Amino acid sequence: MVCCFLVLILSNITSSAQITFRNPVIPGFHPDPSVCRVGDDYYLVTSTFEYFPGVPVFHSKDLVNWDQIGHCLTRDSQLPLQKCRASGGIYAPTIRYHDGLFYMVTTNVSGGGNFFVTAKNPAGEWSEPLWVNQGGIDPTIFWDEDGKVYFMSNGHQYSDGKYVEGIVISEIDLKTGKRITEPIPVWHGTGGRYPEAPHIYMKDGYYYLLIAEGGTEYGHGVTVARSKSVYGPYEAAPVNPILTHFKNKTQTSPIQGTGHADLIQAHDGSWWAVFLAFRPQNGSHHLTGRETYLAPVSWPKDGWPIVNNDGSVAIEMNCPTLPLKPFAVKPVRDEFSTVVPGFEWNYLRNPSMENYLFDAKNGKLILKGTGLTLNDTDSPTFLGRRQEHINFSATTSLEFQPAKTNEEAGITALMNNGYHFDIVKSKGILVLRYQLGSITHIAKEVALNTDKVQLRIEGSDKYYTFSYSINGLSFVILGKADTNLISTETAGGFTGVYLGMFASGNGVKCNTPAIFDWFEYKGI
Ligand code: 6LW
Repeated sequence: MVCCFLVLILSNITSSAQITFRNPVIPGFHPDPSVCRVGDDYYLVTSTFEYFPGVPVFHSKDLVNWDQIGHCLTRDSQLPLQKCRASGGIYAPTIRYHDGLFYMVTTNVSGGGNFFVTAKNPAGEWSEPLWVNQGGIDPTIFWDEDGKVYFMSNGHQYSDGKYVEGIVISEIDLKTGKRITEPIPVWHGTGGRYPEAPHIYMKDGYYYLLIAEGGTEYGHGVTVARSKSVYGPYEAAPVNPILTHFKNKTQTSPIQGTGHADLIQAHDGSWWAVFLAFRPQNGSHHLTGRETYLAPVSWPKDGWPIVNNDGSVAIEMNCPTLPLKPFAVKPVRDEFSTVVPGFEWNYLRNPSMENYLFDAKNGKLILKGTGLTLNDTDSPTFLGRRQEHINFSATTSLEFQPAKTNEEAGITALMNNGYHFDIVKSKGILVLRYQLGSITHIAKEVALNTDKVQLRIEGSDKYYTFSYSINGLSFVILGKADTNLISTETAGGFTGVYLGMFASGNGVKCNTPAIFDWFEYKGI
């Protein structure tokens, strides 16, 4: 009998502690998530700053498994990023679906301000931008029951120069993008710094206004208020913040900076929050950017939304989910056998496509260096993908033997144009070079006269390790560098580390093509 009870208790413990999904649901630099639903299909977008194409679109059937299906901003006319500073460009987007059309609203802080694009198919093509004459960042749109459409952002400067802070709202005409009313402030949040990231939802006769406060660092959080009128006054929830890790009980959590959320009611009636957070490593540093997380929300009738019971989340979640529908696992090695790169690959700012040849027939990516380097606030020849894991290995096979010493090609771990670690192949030499703000440091040089070499960057909590191989079997370590040297806390900004291939003539156009045979990324 006792034994039976024990089995029963133990099996209950095991089932209640069962891991149902893991956070982050979209790892690597994927901040400011916004989500919408069409039937039982979910679509999610994130910010992209100086990277091209802009604003990835992910699809899911269960909110846990996400598959990228395209980008919203694929043309220079939609995404002018020429010479935009690191972490300029595209800030937080919102995605919504209304009457057969998808809307993606965002800000290009480096030119043009707030705008939206539309598409019948979220995989693309998306329309040209319609610019909205309203200031601030983090725009969102909301369709009221009476057919009026509202545009919200944080802050606005009126034509007389007066600036209003906090969350502002105006009515707009979606056909033209023109505002019908002047933006007016509706809520300043509960007193945290940087009230931003507004989203509005109608439930039980209330307008619920969800925002982020505290800034996108360790003090980040999500607060909510409600009103019977879209213009307010908004009454703050007594339980604010409804999501944050700035409290004592979460100070040692592997997840920090939880904030900037969007809520969604699933097709089974359950509520969920998607939001950003980061995973510190090597002390209080983070390298993989702000990532996309998921948590269940309980939202009783006439009550306030409660995120995951107590406003905190875990890497291993054990709440019930929608029926899980995972996607096929992608191969770790890209053989460059397609004429266009996979959606995971990005350029810096607006690329000159004559410098990139996708030789699908021979399975090669051929890069032509220009005078630009990775240090320029411009578009050097570079193709990279996000670091998604704290522990990873990225390897590429490069064929390059330039006649001139200024010509180089290689692999990089790049936080931004001021902070990156590079393994560089040049004339007869292999160099391990660190760019740390204004300091360029040559950590190692070895003579290398072969045309072909494999280059590898491995990541761990504390170190990046750099190595090369001539035969592809044994790797020789060139050096090790502390991860914190290029972390977000050191380099600043809103992005995360990219692992990429590059070529440069250091001030002069390159004559020698850099031929990359494959690129392999393995998360551990
Ligand atoms: C974004 C703001 C924020 O516009 O960071 O975390 C800014 N929240 O809402 C850039 O991602």
